Amino acid sequence: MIKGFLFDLDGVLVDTAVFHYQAWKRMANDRGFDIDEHFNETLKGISRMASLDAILEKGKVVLSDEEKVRLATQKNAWYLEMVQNMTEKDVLPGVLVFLKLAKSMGIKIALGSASKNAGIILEKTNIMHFFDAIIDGNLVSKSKPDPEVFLKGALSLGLENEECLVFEDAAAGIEAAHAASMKAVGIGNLRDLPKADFLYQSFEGLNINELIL
Ligand code: B16
Ligand code: MG
Repeated sequence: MIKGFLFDLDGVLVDTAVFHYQAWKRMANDRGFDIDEHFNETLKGISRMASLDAILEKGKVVLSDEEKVRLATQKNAWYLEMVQNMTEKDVLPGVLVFLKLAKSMGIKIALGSASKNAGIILEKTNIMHFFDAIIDGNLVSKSKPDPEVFLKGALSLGLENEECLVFEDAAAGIEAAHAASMKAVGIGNLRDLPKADFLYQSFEGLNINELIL
């Protein structure tokens, strides 16, 4: 029986995945190469510095640690410029109804995100109040597919790992859920998330009773 939901943030509750993509693409273009949407799929759910390393490797660019920190800081500033304008309207379709329903059914709710910007996004979009616990990139040291973020989520909710269900848009996140002995609901398509236990295009039409049995 499922007693807790662990939500990824970017690409699941809000569409910030596209902001990450635009900011990384701008950084790559500045350095004379490009990244496409297909490559961007491999960045979803992984940390800022791990994303940067993957992008630089793709562009065959070798930089000092100092220069890498400078680029990651610049990317984050571009990303935050886009986040500043977010409102409740940027919460993805069906999410608010689903969060309210889960709350009314007594299901505990935690965030399990790799993002260090999770707090500001939850505030801007006015969904912070739904969460009983928030585990974000400031509290974890190992990036998805490591299960750390979800193990800490279950612990914060006072639940067994098997009592938690993960919602994810990234293959690395589905893998992290399974490594934590949790089932995962994929939000996306079969091509990107072949290992999801349940798969939905969005929260619209998602059947909560099917998920918690
Ligand atoms: P930040 P999630 C992840 O968030 C994103 O999917 C990933 O693209 C990003 O690199 C990572 O957060 C770190 O984000 O630069 O804001 O700390 O999907 O785990 O909610
Ligand atoms: Mg995500």
